[in-house]
Amino acid sequence: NRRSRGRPMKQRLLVVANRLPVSAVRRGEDSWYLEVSAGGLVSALLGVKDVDARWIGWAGVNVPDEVGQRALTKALAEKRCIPVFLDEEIAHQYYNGYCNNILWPLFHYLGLPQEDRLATTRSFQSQFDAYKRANKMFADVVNMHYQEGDVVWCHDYHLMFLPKCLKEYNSKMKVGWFLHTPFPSSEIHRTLPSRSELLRSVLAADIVGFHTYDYARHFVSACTRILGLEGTPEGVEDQGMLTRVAAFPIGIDSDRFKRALELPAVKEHINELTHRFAGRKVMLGVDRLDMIKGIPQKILAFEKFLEENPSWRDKVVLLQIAVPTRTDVPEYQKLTSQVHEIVGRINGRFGTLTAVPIHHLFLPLSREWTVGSFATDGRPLELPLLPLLLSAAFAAVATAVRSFRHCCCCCPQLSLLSPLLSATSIATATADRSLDFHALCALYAVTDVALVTSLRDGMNLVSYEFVACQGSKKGVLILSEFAGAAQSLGAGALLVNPWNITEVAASIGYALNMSPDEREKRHRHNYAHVTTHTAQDWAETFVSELNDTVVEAQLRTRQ
Ligand code: ADQ
Repeated sequence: NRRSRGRPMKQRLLVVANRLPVSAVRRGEDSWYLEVSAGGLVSALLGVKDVDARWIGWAGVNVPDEVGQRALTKALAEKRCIPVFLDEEIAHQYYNGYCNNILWPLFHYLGLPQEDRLATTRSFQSQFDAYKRANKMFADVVNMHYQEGDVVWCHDYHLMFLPKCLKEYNSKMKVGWFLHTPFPSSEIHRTLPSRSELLRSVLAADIVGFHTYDYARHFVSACTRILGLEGTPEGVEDQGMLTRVAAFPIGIDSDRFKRALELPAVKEHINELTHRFAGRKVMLGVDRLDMIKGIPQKILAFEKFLEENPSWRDKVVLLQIAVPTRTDVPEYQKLTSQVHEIVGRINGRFGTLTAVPIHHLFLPLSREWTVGSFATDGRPLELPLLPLLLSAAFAAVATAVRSFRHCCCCCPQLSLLSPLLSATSIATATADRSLDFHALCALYAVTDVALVTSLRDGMNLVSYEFVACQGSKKGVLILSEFAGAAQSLGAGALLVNPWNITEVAASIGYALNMSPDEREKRHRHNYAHVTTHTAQDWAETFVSELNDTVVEAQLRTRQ
């Protein structure tokens, strides 16, 4: 619960993340079109003000020629973005390979992909080499743009090798590193072949931040058990030099959601939805279609609830918004088919001619989601200061969003969502429709019970956003105990083990039957937290504490 020390962040902040918050599309030899991308990281930083920030990251495209690179660099400069150019092979090995095939599943306790295990192990070394080379290229760009007094904030598991590279360039550079995913138990981290090298590289930073105290503790014990270093209440000490390790729980810009709920368009959406689902309780899930989000488990728990509570079958509907992610990866394709199959079976089992129990909606990451909300919020359309942060988790972790079928369940076309049209209630729609920010706010607002059942999740901002939009309804949050948010919203939410379908089904029943008094009490707790621990706080506190670290010439060249 550390708070910002109120220091205005007037200095220059170099935010370094795997992906820039814009995606570049080439239009000609020296002409580029820029699209804003959104996601957990961008969302978190939307509300941060008063920072003179530059964003450094991979543009997400291969630009082999100098003419193209120069033109793109110029176009991005207007958005305060600075590109790192990675060639195709390095980008593939670094991003698809080491980052998303190895670190992402490992940090979420999923191990390595089973069927690829042997192949992955064989190519491990070359992927790690590419990871280091890519991190070094990020460091080159940071170093080129660094000015004395700047603060450098590195983000996420893509850039664990970066702090060391930066300190080798300039030991006085203030460097912070923040992880958006969980940091797993040291027993899990131990299995990683490059375990020591990664830990030592991160320790080169002046401050290392995590969403929760548990993740910070896991990191410290990995350093003590694997590297034999000393863990202190402040961090990790090596030969008299301290790397500060702490929890900095992220938040959202709750005011933005509150403001949105006052807009006539959103009120209209709310009315439409209320009318559409009259007589039924609304349950909502919003997740990237990723293994870590526990979507099949959630749907199976809902099935169990319906099975055991026949009287609820035509009185409750589950809206599951799934944002397609890494659609070119076979494991993700398999997950998608699995979810479709389960939804189809349940709707076939419990649906009637007039209603289906599950609406599973495929919605892409939409640039309108961010741009649109800026525009109607009265915020500048251009990428401002901190929105320049963090594309990593949603957009970058998830990236490669290519083809989607999607439907906005609060658009007029919802009437097409009839069980007669689609056995699975997955509506295909034309690609020019998507769920915009206001529609999402309206959905949050009409929800009676939100279901967040991540198998692991660094924090989970959807749970925060739901709470922020529940001013009048005071809906119930069912939240996985394996999401970082369980540590902050645990007292107000119903915590569940997402693997225990019986327990989740029972919680659904409890939530739907909860007395208004209990709902009010639980909501009050969560609302107070979400509206006082904001994204602005998070960033200010991190940068402020980074500033307070003592600059030592701590060139850490251990491997
Ligand atoms: P994510 O895994 O992406 O984030 P989450 O924290 O829930 O998960 O953030 C998702 C964000 O995307 C929310 O702000 C949501 O509103 C937004 N969103 C939903 N639908 C969208 C759409 N169609 N288009 C664009 N945006 C949409 C990662 C980690 C989390 C951690 C965050 C921040 O996995 O654990 O909380 O980073 O650190």
